[in-house]
Amino acid sequence: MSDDIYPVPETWAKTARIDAATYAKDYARSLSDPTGYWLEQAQRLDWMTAPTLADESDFTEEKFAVRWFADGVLNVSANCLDRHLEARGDQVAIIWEPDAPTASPRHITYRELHAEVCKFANALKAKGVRKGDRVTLYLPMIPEAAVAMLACTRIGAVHSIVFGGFSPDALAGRITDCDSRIVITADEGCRGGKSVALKTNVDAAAKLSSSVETIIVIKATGADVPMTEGRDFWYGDLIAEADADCAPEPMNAEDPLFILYTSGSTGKPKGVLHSTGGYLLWASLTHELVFDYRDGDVYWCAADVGWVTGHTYIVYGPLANGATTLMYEGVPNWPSPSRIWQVVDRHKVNQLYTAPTALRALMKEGDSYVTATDRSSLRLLGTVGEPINPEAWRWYHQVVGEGRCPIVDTWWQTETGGQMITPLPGATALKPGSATFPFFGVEPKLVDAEGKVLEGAAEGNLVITRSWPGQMRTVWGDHDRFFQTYFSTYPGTYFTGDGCRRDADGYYWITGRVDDVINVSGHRMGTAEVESALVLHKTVAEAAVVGFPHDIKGQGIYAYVTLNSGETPSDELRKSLVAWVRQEIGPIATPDAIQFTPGLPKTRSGKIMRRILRKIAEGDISSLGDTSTLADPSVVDDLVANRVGKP
Ligand code: 6R9
Repeated sequence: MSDDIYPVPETWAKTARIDAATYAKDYARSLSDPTGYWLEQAQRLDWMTAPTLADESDFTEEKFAVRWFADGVLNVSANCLDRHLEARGDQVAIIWEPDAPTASPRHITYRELHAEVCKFANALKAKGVRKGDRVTLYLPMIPEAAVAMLACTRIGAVHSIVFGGFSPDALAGRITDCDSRIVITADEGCRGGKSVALKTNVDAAAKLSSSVETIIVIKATGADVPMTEGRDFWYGDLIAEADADCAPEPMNAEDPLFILYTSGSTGKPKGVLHSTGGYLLWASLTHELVFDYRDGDVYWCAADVGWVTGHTYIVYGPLANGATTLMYEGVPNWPSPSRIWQVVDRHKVNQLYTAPTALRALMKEGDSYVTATDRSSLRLLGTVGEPINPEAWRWYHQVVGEGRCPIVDTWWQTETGGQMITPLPGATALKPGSATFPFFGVEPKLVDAEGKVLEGAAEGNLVITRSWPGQMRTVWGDHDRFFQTYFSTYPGTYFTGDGCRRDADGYYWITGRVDDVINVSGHRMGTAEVESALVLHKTVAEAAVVGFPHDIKGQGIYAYVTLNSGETPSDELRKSLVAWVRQEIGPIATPDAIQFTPGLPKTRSGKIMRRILRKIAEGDISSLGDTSTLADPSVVDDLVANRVGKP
């Protein structure tokens, strides 16, 4: 941790939308007069019926509800498209940068995007999609992903995007959970020069999930893919026949907008449900203020639309604000570690938002790949997804931003819809590694294990004590799980699952997950999910998975595996287990280390002592703590002796 301070640069302080004094005043008001404050903010959206109600949420078990602007009516696609046509119809909405630097970028104006969205919305209607229906999207990073999202919102369908790196099994589980009858995909994806067999994966998933009736396929690479008569349709054919006139469906602010599956500490991934009004307001307001987005800027969020960051900060926030948003198909370091900076130069990017894991990987390659590029267009830099180590922060600030660009280290979650604890570039003096202060309307507190609120400088568990517009509304199909997961641990508050320190200046420092969720390259992974995949293998009796510190990925995956009797550990088997997990979940769940063990450290009541497993995976064997409560303490000696060297 570091405590050096980077004050707001003078030029920023002078031209700031929100300076330090305004932040203090508006933040106080957002808490003392939430109704007044939020009804005023809500005016930034285009309502068919303006809301007169703001927050009606209640975190207690008796009156549990999360509800905002409940008498307002609006349409998300109309907010992201129609209302911009008059003033900026010919402005570029989406710049698309393809995977290969030799291929040509695309520039899509608001008018063009509007027409394509209306056509596709009509095509979806013609395929029987109605308001409230769930539509699964399994797509590469191409503009049609944004078209498909917006087309769903235009007719009130609920999209569920599944990241293109997930396996057919994982995809099928998500299709089945929300009972989607329609899947939108592409022939293939293309990332880092490698193709991803998306349509083939959807075909496999459709065999596992009986609900799929229709598959719409976008021609992205032109690969030859099998099409099933009567079930599969080319996107291009549907668009060619469709009418470009499609009235936006009036939606209640509380109507569902999208589902996004995310990992928790237990069970299968949860379908996080966001609703229309509050989410869009949160996306739009945070996008403008946190990135200081101004008319004419070119803004780039280098996430994938398969994650929440892509939803909120590639598509909904920027388009609601009439911004030019850059969408990049590829990866930051292909074909060379200069690629990300070359894209910045090619499109004169003003704001860049990426993940610490990407920065660490690029930093390792040396400064020359950065300094060979210009980057003078950059005005602001952002990070998200995991804690950023001060070393990577300083590199980003000094080498990438040449000391000129504020860094917004934004803490938030799939569940929160948008940024929650974050600097505002014209208001906040920065400390490398700290997400700094809460956004308007966000009231964070730190509690100890018993739920006692900690005041002043302290370290504890991070809770949010009142609702905010972008908060998730439920877990799809399981409202009780929503309450149990987030509101039962510390009654009356939303529990984030993160640990956090607040320093003497009131800065918040997120320390990482305190539950069994690990964060691999900024992607959330439930240890339970990897364990379930492992025990499905015919040789495995039992498995326990923990995270360990990893230089580039933030955390790596370390799996302890007990084999069925009669099975013999071998390197061969280790490799097949790794391949098995990749096939079951996807490459992001690839274990970095697998240790075979005759037994796991368990208490007499049979509970696995993960604390010990974490220490061993970290290589911190000098402080294993008290092992006397274990049913068989000798298990630990074997675990230590056979630790996978340097995972
Ligand atoms: C947006 C997103 C959420 C978890 C969250 C926390 C970690 C995200 C962070 C951060 C430290 C930051 N996290 N941003 N930790 N500093 N700036 O990443 O959503 O995929 O749901 O992950 O990521 O642990 O709880 P999601």
